[in-house]
Amino acid sequence: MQILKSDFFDNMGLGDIRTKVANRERLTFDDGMRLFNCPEPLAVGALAQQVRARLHGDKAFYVVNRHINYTNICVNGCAFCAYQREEGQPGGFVLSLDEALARIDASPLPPREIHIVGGCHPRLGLDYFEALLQAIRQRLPEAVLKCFTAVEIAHFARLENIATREVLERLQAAGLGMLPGGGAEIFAPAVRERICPRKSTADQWLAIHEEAHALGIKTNCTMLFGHIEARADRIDHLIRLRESQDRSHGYTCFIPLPFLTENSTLTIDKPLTGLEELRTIAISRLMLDNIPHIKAYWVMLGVKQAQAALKFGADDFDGTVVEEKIGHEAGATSEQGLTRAGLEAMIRGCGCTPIERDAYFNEV
Ligand code: V47
Ligand code: SF4
Repeated sequence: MQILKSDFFDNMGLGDIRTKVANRERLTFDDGMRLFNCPEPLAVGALAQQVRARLHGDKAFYVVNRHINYTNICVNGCAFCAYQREEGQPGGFVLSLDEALARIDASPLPPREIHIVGGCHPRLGLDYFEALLQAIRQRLPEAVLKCFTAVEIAHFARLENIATREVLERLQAAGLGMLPGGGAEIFAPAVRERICPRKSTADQWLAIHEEAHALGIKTNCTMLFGHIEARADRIDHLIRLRESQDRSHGYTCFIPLPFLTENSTLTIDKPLTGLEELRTIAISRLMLDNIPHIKAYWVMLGVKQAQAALKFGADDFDGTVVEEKIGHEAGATSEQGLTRAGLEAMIRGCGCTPIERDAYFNEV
């Protein structure tokens, strides 16, 4: 490809980074900042595509999944979150076990992955979640239950006055297969203090994921960007994830989440551009040399931008989803769910080969 000729990267001041990428050398913090400062986002995207092609060829993955949000009542009050309600506030809900199971039963396709997350409810005890997982496992023994962010795990531990490891062990015994990647937001303490001061700290979030990995529970990881953080905070976040993966080897997929601005109390000066989203996705692919997959989460990105992301280093399109609240409360204009045929058509539409996977990224 013309764009990949070495003088193109030299002209962009990225010749040495191109050589490092070709030699599979680890990029530094300064390399990451230079990728952000490069005037040509296509050069950064082309480098990320080299890594993506090496790892996955032209494959783009998707999963038949089902999201369930069990409550929006939350004690944390994160400034960016449009989804949360205080207890007693209009619009607050808690699903009964029967209501949650009815959603599983009504899934248009038998899901291979069940993604369950919710707010940190002040009184929902661990027995509710154990019963929920056990009942789903009985109905769908093959599906992977990818449930509860590290922030929820920390909250359950506080409510039950037990260690997070015990929470993980009890949920694992009830059927938990994986943790989703939410709650990481941005690790830099000064930003975290402003956008989610009551949430687990970066160190707590990372420790819970590493604890899960030690128990054989794989996890995903995320980064919420495009709010009040600096680009340097994004690089710092990616490096902390990379170091965590070096220690515990359990992260499967990274999900970059652009901040959606509606109905939140967090005001920002400069909304993200589409190109800045793509550049951030590409830099994630380049910095996270030890995390196999980068997800273009179509719910938050929008379907067309998610397609573009498949050309900027991402290799996964997430899945059918069926019902989504967190992004849609914040102004996401994407559909609630997509069909298998729809996902495949979108992936083919950008020249990639659709590959159906399970939650662990085994091809099915
Ligand atoms: O942790 C909340 C983010 C996350 C907003 O692991 C927002 O496979 C943008 O983590 N604008 C939850 N983002 C979603 C999540 C996720 C989604 C899909 C798949 C997986 C996976 C994980 O959503 C939260 C927070 O970072 N979020 N509010 C907002 N206004
Ligand atoms: Fe609660 Fe999660 Fe929303 Fe924060 S992002 S307020 S923890 S539901």
